[in-house]
Parts: sequence; structure tokens; C-alpha cells
Amino acid sequence: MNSPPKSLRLHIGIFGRTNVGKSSFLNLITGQDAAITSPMPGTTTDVVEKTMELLPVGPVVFLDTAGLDDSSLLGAVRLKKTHKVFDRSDIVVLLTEAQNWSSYEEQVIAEAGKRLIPVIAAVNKSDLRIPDREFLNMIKEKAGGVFVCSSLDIADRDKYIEVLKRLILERCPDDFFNPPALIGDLLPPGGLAVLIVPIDLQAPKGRLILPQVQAIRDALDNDSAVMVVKEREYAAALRRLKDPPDLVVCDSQVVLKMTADTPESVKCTTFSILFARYKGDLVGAARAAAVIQKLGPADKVLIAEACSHHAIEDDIGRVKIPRWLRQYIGGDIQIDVSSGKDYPENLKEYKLIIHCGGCMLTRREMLSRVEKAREAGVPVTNYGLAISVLQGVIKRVLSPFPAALEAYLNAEKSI
Ligand SMILES: Nc1nc2c(ncn2[C@@H]2O[C@H](COP(=O)(O)OP(=O)(O)OP(=O)(O)O)[C@@H](O)[C@H]2O)c(=O)[nH]1
Ligand SMILES: [Mg+2]
Repeated sequence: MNSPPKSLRLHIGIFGRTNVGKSSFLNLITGQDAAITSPMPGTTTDVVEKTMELLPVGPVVFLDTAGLDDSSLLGAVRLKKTHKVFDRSDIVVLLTEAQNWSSYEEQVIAEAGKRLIPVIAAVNKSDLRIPDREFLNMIKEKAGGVFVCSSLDIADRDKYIEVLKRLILERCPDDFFNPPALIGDLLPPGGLAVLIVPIDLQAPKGRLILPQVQAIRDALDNDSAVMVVKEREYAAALRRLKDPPDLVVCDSQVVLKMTADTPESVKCTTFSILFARYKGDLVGAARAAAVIQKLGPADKVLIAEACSHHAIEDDIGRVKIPRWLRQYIGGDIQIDVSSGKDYPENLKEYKLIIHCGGCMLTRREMLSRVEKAREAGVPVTNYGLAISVLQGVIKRVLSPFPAALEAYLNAEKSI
């Protein structure tokens, strides 16, 4: 894990009509032939991703899309993919050409506007035609940031990168530079966190998974110490400590054992709950978790996981949570599972969505999923919260987060 994971990178979506030079622009900025370019409209079909260190902005990933005016046979499929990129973009770069502004450009501005994504417009092919002042002012009014470039002008690459960086810094969402805390704010400086990580079949070979690594780093950034232990060694490790830890965090699958082994006076929670706060809306997810109590056999639940991995025996999303849900309800219930980028369009049929922690998604992607569910009127909770309800320890693991605990208790009362 030598390079920053995608979920921590600023996502820059490149949009525009076919042939306007989106892929050429990506290649120029990244200095690589990452994307195929050609004079034929409709060259880019699948979304092309290219990562780059854009200091001082930091690690970014560019997403090159298919042209919005693609009217070919496969155009509809491509457009759907392109539209999904709006949900993943922290910033939109809208490429256009001098004196050429149509409903497609307006559409990009509108889609970005709906999601509160800042837009930077780049007027490309300036070697062929220079935009006039009126045109630039018109764009500036709509997009905020605008610059003129030629994607074939390699000599001026550094200049374009500088302008792009400045505009990104001016318009970049605050939560990219000041992300919400993961664990650091729950620990006093010089404090101690104990992380309980199961090393089982699902653990990747030779390393720890992203939420665990991020928690360790965040605690260290906060001048705290971290002890990492497997669930079986946890009780013994705790006994060896002179003072109790300030916080214990476990993988949701062992939440019952953790709460049993942790003294009442010690705060404890799960990685998944930390991620609900870090990537999404913990208070909303806590409120939604109470819905589990009123689920019945006629209801339909969606279990959504962000990565598409090969499910193994006893998979958390496909096997364990469904099993615990059925045991809790005392009967059968309809459960759909979605994975990867295939978040279903029609969410209305579900009574509840149980999402994974979303460690591989950006905060914007996660919030956009929460927003889609909200529009459909469906509550969203996450794996850690759901498992803690099913195992009867939800109040304990929410206690480090008073607002979320209160939301859960109020929702429970109204059931
Ligand atoms: N003269 C000139 N040509 C350019 C410039 N940028 C791109 N082109 C050319 O325009 C054509 C289309 O470029 P692409 O980068 O493939 O355009 P695109 O927007 O990615 O197109 P699609 O993937 O089909 O949507 C190619 O022939 C490029 O060489 C530019 O700044 N000046
Ligand atoms: Mg292209």
C-alpha cells in the first residue's frame, strides 16, 4: 500500500461533448497516454481513471468520460456510465471550445449544481480558435472558474497545471482538506486506543485492511498510542495494561465478544460505526438502525457493499447479516445484495438499506448514496450499526457518540 487509496483522492470528473479533447486534456495534464484519443467522436467509451500527485492539492484521480452528445447505438449505455461519474466527482472539469456553448454544457452545470459540485471550465483547442471576452464572461458566470488551453500544446503543460491547481484549490470542497475525524477526536493526546482486528480468511495476506490502517494513522496523528490485537488475545492484553484504554474499536463481527470483555467504564465502538461518521451521516444511520426492530417477513431489505469481492463462505454481507436478521425476526425476509458500483436505481421497494462502511468510497460517493435513498424515502444504516442492533449491544457502541445515541433512542421510542 505505497500509494494513497482511491477513496482518499480528490476525484476530478472530466466532462464535455464528444471530440472536444477530454482525453487529450487528461493525457496532457498527467503527462501520460492514459486515454485513447482520436478525431472520431465517441472514442472514449468506458470511464478512464488516472491517478496523479497534484501537490499541494494532494493525491487526485481524474475520471475521463464519454462525450455527453454521444448519439451512437451504444450511446445510451455510455451516457449512463458518464452520469454515474457525477456521483463520484468532487470537482468537475467541463471542457468546451471557443464560442461553442450548448445544452450539453448547460446539462453539466446543472448536474454538478444539483450535487453542489464546483465546476471549472476549460476552453480547449485555443490553437484553433481563441474565445472572446464575452464568451469567457458568460462561462465565468455559470462555472465560476474558467481557463483557456490547448491540449496539444505540450510546451505550456506546466502553465496549465498551475492554473488548474489554483482553480482546484480555490474551489475544492473543504472536507477534502479538513476531513472529519475518524478516531483522533475520541482520544485525548497521549491516549490509548485498542483495535481488535480479526485475522481470518477474509483478512488480506500480509497486511491490514484500509479502515484499520486509517484508524492507526489517525490516532498517531493525534499523538495517541494504538494497541492492535486479535479478538482472542484481547482480554489478556487488557489485563496487562496498567490503566484502561481510552477507546476500544473492533470489527463488527466480534462486537459481542468485545462488549463482553470490555469493562462498562471503557468506551467502545466498531470500525464500521467510525466509518459511518467519517464517510456518511452517523446520526441518520443510527436513526435508521432502529427500523430493524420493526422489520417483518413481508419486508424487503437491501444489503449494499461498495467493493465487488469474491464472496467466501460466511461472507459478512451475504451470509452473516442475512442469517442474523432472520434469527432476529424469527422468520424469513426478502434480502437483495448489491455490490460494487451497481447501486440499484429503484430503491423505493426497500424498507431498509444496510450499507457497508464504504471504506473504498469517497465521502461524496457515500453521501450521494445516502441522498438517493433519502429521495426514495428509504432509511440507510450500515453493517456495524445493524449487527450491533441484532446482537443487542447498539446502545453500548453508540455511547461515544451522544447525538447518534439520542437519535437511535428517539427512533426506537417511535416504533
Ligand atoms: N487542434 C487541437 N486539437 C485537439 C486539441 N485537443 C484535442 N484535439 C484533437 O481533437 C480530437 C479529439 O480529441 P479527444 O481527446 O479524443 O476528444 P474527447 O473529448 O476525449 O472525445 P470522445 O472520447 O470521443 O468524447 C483528436 O483528434 C485530438 O487530437 C487541441 O487543443 N487543439
Ligand atoms: Mg475521449
